[in-house]
Amino acid sequence: MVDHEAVKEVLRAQRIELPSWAFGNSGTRFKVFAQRGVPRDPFEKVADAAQVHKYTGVAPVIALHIPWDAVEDYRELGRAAADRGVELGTVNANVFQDDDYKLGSVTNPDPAVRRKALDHLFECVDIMDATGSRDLKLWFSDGTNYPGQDSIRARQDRLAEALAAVYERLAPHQRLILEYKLFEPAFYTMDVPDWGTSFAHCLTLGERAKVCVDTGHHAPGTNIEFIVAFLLRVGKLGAFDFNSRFYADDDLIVGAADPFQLFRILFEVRVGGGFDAETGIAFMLDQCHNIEPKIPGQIRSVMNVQEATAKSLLVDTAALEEAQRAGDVLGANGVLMDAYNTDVRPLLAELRAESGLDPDPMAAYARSGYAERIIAERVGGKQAGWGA
Ligand code: RM4
Ligand code: MN
Repeated sequence: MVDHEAVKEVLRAQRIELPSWAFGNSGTRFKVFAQRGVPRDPFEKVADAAQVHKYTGVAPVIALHIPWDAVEDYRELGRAAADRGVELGTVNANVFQDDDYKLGSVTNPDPAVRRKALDHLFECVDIMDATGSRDLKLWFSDGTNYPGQDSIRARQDRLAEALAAVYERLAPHQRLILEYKLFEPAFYTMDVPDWGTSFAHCLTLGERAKVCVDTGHHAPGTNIEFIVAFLLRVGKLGAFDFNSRFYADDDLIVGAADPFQLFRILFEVRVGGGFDAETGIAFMLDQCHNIEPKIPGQIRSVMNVQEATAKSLLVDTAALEEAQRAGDVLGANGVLMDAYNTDVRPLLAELRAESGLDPDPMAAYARSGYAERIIAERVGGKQAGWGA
């Protein structure tokens, strides 16, 4: 039997972190379609993120990306967030958008470029000191396009050296989160292509170095829930970058392409104790809303994560274990599918009503007039974008 009160308690305690860049303009390398009302600075991004929290109640943290979100005074940005009921979260470093990084950042063959990249990473830690952020998330676009272009092995040495220097610089409460990606922008080798590479570096670094699983960064057909189960078991799952993909790193709304996969991932989180706050997993979104409106896109994303979480919590684990022990293949699978096939929307609507929220966040936001207001107010200035 499933304890519905316990399910609700986990759902109430859930915290989903929003990416600041989801609120800015974005697109593909073919075209960025600007949208009206898009934030012109990090303060406006924080304001938009606060709307997502206002209607969902479970998204009180906004992740920054530096230098996209560079401001004069980070404490002031933190206060602006607090005034709106949200807080600043993970600091994402960006060593992939400077001409100097054509052949890599921390793995570049030129020591002067490596130094420049490392200085940026240190600057990000300084920002964390000011914002009170716990996590530094590192994603490196570093890699090569042609066999023989550079030494695969020497690049690993350079990477290890840079990571050690950053790890050393962290305060005891801060963590280094290392993200991996199979390909793109490099097409032959990536220096951190997969979870195994990230995991191995994190193991060498120490306790506070953990892996980030970006759901869009795998080869098609990869069993992501296996990776999640494995990393959780050994205490090395630091964060998710949730999004969904049909083909490559599509950065579409999480749960849009494959809600069943999202459920399977979150079920492994559940059985691995990952919903306990002490486990310290950052449940982040990493998405772009290229053609859909951004704030509703984020609200929908948060709701999709909530729905998959609720279904994962509805799995009758006692019945599952019993079927597993008995070698009842179809029975065990049936228990899992029963939970997945449950319509959890009424449960979530009830939960929201109990917390004083509108049961339908999408409709409540649409009614609020906020979208019309920012379109009217945000005239002039330069809209935020990812600068690609
Ligand atoms: C990368 C990676 C990072 C994100 C950037 C915008 O592909 O997923 O997490 O910060 O994109
Ligand atoms: Mn990511």
